[in-house]
Amino acid sequence: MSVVVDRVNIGIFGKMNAGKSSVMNLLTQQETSIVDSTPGTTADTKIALFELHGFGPVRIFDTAGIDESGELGQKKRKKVLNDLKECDLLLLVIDPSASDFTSERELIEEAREMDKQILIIYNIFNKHDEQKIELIEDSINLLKFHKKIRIRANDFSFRAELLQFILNNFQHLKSDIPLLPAVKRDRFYILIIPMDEETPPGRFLRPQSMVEEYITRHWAYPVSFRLDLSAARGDLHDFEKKRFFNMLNGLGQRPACIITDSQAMDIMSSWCPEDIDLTTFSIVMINYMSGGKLASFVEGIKALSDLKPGDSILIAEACNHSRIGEDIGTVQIPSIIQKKFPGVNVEHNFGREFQDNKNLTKYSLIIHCGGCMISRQKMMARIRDLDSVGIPYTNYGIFLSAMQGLNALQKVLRPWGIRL
Ligand SMILES: Nc1nc2c(ncn2[C@@H]2O[C@H](COP(=O)(O)OP(=O)(O)OP(=O)(O)O)[C@@H](O)[C@H]2O)c(=O)[nH]1
Ligand code: SF4
Ligand SMILES: [Mg+2]
Repeated sequence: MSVVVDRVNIGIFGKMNAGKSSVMNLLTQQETSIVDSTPGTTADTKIALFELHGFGPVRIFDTAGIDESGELGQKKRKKVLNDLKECDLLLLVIDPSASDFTSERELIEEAREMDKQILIIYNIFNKHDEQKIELIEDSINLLKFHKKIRIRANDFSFRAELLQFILNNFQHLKSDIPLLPAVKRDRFYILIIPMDEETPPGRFLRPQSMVEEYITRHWAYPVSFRLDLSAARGDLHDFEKKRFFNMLNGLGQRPACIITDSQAMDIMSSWCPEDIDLTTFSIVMINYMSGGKLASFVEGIKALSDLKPGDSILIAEACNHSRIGEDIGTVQIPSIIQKKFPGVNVEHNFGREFQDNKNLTKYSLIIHCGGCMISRQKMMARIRDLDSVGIPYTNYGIFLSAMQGLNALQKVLRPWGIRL
């Protein structure tokens, strides 16, 4: 019986003669590919399978240069771009002594379009070429998002450094991120779902149905409670609260956790009993979609304490749903910011890639939605970008909980084992 090994695909890309095959041989520690000064030596992709120490099984693609002209060049280019689709990680080899970097720009754009991880290898043929690197980075704006290393690809003494660089910067896409932390069999989980008049009928929102399915799959009992938010916030507060506690007490067993719509945190932070865990759908989703990086989103909330008038916050929503009434991203969060942080500007980004914003570094904080409508690869790519330029980011659920005070924030993070 053959065993299918789950390998990480690493592709070496770049222009002709940049030193791609030399990088291949450096990694494989043998003459896997032909290295020669003739441009276009690698005519077709060369694949090597092996085990990278400390990393696991990999499949390395040494590709042809994408800048070859003519009909054959076009065929090679097509093949290279096809290989790109298969790769989890792209190593872009750049020879800084070159005079034109259009091909590198195109490769980065193509790869980012596919949410690929990209690492940059500057192959330094001559020491003085290093001076050109700054110019290259000025001309290819997107390079700022990607980690770089400088090596001499034909010098085996750089192998350990290159390996460490890959090891430190590649994120394995974990397939086993639990949606909720430790769901306990035969316990109740309460889903707080405020539906207003504008909530479309016929189905739950994606985070709600995912949580419901996950709890059921784990042999526990999801119980949905439609909270009337305007009643709870208004004159009918006591009536609504009684209705909630009647439901809670009628279960015959204390629920393990309440998962609430973040918008209801003003209510649930005070109603949720001490002995029951509390978290929000938005926190559940961002942890899942980001590959378990909730702690980084929590770290970002600390940026609130440094905010001053004139600073800007970007509210990022990953989809273009119709925004009506008291929409969370366009109405609720901005009005809280206006009240609590006067003079701080709020900008929005819906759907399209906010990382393309040339002024990205002007933001003091990015508040991201749950990201339920994009792929995990895309969400992780967004976070990688923000990490590389060092902009703090947080999430709707974390923000709205923090606005209820430190206790509320600590409570929603407790199920995740995160302490502040
Ligand atoms: N001096 C110096 N020469 C290098 C270095 N890296 C590669 N070379 C030389 O540059 C030439 C091209 O290297 P390759 O590794 O074949 O380049 P490639 O990107 O695979 O080229 P194609 O397959 O033609 O696209 C060879 O003559 C290498 O010996 C380096 O770091 N320093
Ligand atoms: S992607 Fe974001 S804005 Fe769109 S529905 Fe999901 S959480 Fe809401
Ligand atoms: Mg080659």
